[in-house]
Amino acid sequence: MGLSIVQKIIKSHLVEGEMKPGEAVGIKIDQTLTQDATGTMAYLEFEAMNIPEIKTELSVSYVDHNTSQMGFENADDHKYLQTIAEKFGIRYSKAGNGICHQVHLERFGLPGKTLLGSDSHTPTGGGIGMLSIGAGGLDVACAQAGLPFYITFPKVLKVDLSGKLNPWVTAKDVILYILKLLSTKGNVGWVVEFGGDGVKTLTVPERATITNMGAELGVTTSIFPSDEITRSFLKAQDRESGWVELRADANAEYDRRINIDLGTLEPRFATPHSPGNVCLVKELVGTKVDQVCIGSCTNASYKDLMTVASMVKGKKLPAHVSLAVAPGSKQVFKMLADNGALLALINFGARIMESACGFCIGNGQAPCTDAISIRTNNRNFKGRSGTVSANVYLASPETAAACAITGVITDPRELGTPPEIEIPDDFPIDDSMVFFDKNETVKIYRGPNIGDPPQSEPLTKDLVGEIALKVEDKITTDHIMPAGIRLKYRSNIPKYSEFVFEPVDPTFPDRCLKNKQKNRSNFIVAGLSYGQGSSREHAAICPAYLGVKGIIAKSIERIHWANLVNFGIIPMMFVDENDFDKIEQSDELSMKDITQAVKYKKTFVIKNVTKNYDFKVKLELNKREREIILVGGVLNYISNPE
Ligand code: MIC
Ligand code: SF4
Repeated sequence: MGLSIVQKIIKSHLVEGEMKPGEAVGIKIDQTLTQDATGTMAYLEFEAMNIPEIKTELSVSYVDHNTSQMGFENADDHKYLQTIAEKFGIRYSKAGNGICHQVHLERFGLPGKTLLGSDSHTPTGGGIGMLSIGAGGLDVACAQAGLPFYITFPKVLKVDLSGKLNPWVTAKDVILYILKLLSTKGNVGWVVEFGGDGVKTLTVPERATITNMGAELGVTTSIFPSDEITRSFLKAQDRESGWVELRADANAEYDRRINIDLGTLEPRFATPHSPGNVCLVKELVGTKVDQVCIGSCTNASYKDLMTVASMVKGKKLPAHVSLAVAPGSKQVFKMLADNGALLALINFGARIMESACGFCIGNGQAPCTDAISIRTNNRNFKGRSGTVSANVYLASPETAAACAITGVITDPRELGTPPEIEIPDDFPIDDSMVFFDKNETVKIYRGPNIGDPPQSEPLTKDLVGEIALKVEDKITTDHIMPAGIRLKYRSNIPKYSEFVFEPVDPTFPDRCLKNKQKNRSNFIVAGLSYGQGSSREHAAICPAYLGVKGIIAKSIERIHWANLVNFGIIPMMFVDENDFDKIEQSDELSMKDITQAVKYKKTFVIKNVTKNYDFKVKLELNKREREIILVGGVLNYISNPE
């Protein structure tokens, strides 16, 4: 049987396990990336492993998320990251150099290699034919230490693209269409592989927009072939020597296939408050718009921003609209500055932001109360913009610019012929904001905000405690561990823990701590797709700090599941989903001999003491995960495997 692209890369990196769907496989990781908001913890964890230097081919530490520096905390974290990078031989991409995924695609990503990143949008690298996977910081720290990364051998969905996008229809509209088809839940354990004739009509940045937002499907990653277009992209970045061709065998077999004729697609929105709520732009035309934000790792490439600049040139932003534009990388920023496009944006009335995540993670540009905000980001979870009552619509830069020009929701197809953007053969290369100075004797800088890596205890024989919180479907990591103004506490677990579930129930941390002080465990009950969204392991570390010992859900998303295990929290799933309705917040639960169950059993009976009935949960854990939970998390496991 022939192999798909995904299978080829896994095969060439396989260290452990069998290549069979559902089996756990360990793969060698060639490259890693971290960003500052997950990076400080990842490096504290790496330090705790006592490994003298990184074992990967290349590791980059980016500073792009938390750059607002409101208070000393961010700047201190950046200094810590810079000194750590020097000590261990990691490249350090300074604040201002750009968003990790965009810079990595431009400057470091390579087809056929594996990349593990402590950010859920790491699959952006799939646009260049790289097997790029998002994970928690601790998994990235392990990869840096030369340990394999474990995934469930994925099922592969082949998306056959045919035809060509019509004018004004973009890569963003492709992924929004796929999100409409597949939704944001139920895709755990899958990889999306693109193929077909339509692939050659898409540039690398367009492919990267699609694989980037594939993260919203909840799949392990998404990937495109590496072809002549990939080669030209690398050549333009003066990196052609790293190009290899990568395509699926003609007789490769897939677990599922879908066909998309690019020529049939139309401009789309993801409407509030999920990337999976997708409708056509034309259904909403005329609605007044308060804010437009163009940027993020999904849509801030040279072509994206040149298109916007050409569309707005010579026009004036309506008085009631605020427009923010953030270039994805310093390279893009410089090109816009050099060719006058920046001036067109400034003259139009755009507010030019630094080249960073910024508004995408709720770090500034919170819209006004009840605002309609059109953004080119990938996530529009309630409150993520910083304004709980705001309605955020995700769209292409073309649609966003059309809305900014008219001040109301506008289908860009109403604006005549789209601008033709010429892509230069050579991009200006300037890596002067990426430092690579290994110095083992450097003194690591630790500001007062930097705490210790998390510590956890082995699992105890019995657990007794209460349901500290019951939540419904699609709880995201932004609900569990908010970013925005709380981001600066990422390296201070006790402080950050004060904000666990802040948007859902701000009394949660206090209640948990009270139970913990009485030696009682806390449990969370959740519906479908618990832990959607980001890779932030704080959504596991902080609950663990508050004494959360188990999550009982209808289903749990991949990265969050791994993070729970990494920090010793037991992920459990209802055998009978009707039990979700019976159980209530504050119910007391008793889990007798839970250690035995975690060791060997696939199901386990929990007693609801308050309501006096038993219910069954599944323990869908592999051997390694069982061992990790028993010893209280990966850090204990590495230093003392069972
Ligand atoms: C996101 O887009 O949600 C983030 C912020 O980039 C996160 C990482 C984090 O929380 O630091 C992600 O996607 O993993
Ligand atoms: Fe940054 Fe937003 Fe991309 Fe996350 S999704 S990496 S916050 S730009």
